[in-house]
Amino acid sequence: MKLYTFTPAANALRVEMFLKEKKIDIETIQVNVREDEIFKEPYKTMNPFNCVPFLELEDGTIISETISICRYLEDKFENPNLFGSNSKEIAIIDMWNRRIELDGFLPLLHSVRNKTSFFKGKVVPGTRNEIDQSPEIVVRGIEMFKIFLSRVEPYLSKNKFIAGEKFTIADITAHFMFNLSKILKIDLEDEYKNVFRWKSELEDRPSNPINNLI
Ligand SMILES: N[C@@H](CCC(=O)N[C@@H](CS)C(=O)NCC(=O)O)C(=O)O
Repeated sequence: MKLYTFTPAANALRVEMFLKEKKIDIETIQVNVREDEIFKEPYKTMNPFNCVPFLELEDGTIISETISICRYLEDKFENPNLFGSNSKEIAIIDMWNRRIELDGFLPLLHSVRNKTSFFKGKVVPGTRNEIDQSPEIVVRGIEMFKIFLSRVEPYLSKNKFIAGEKFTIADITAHFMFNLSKILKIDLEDEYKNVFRWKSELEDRPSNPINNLI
């Protein structure tokens, strides 16, 4: 099994944090997406969606999509459990992971891709094209993120982590959502106190790979 990744990339780091939480060591291959290696062979055939991370199994099967990779690894390496261990837990964790990914992470991802000059010509991940960056999308993404935060704030006054007392895959997704909010310089401390406490706890985890980049 080999993981194709690029250490500075947000989704690659999501898998790295998951691996660290589980204390799994697997062979990794760096694909420099900043230098467009993902559009060259053998990578473009391996993952025609032209993104990292992706996992190659012993039989040559390729699994891309961060959460799908993590689900595969969860099944192979059960402990600690990060996706839930019974029907109710699995559904609750999946519910939160989807909310965070769809209502928080993706709006911010599109804000970042439409704002910073680095992403000019790259507003859709894994593509190169002439689509203009749109300031409206930057503003809308931040507004959507703030609506999401105001909805999760009450849960964090009761729970240590988003799905309850246990750290889960949904917290890993949230950690990278917060990292995008830093790039956009969104201040959370004053308005979303419980969310801010949660964000700080995620940053303090030994598995936080962003600490190692600084
Ligand atoms: N939906 C995919 C998205 C993966 C993705 O966006 N990867 C980025 C790095 S964070 C990438 O490889 N981008 C290459 C590019 O845009 O050139 C997932 O969840 O894994």
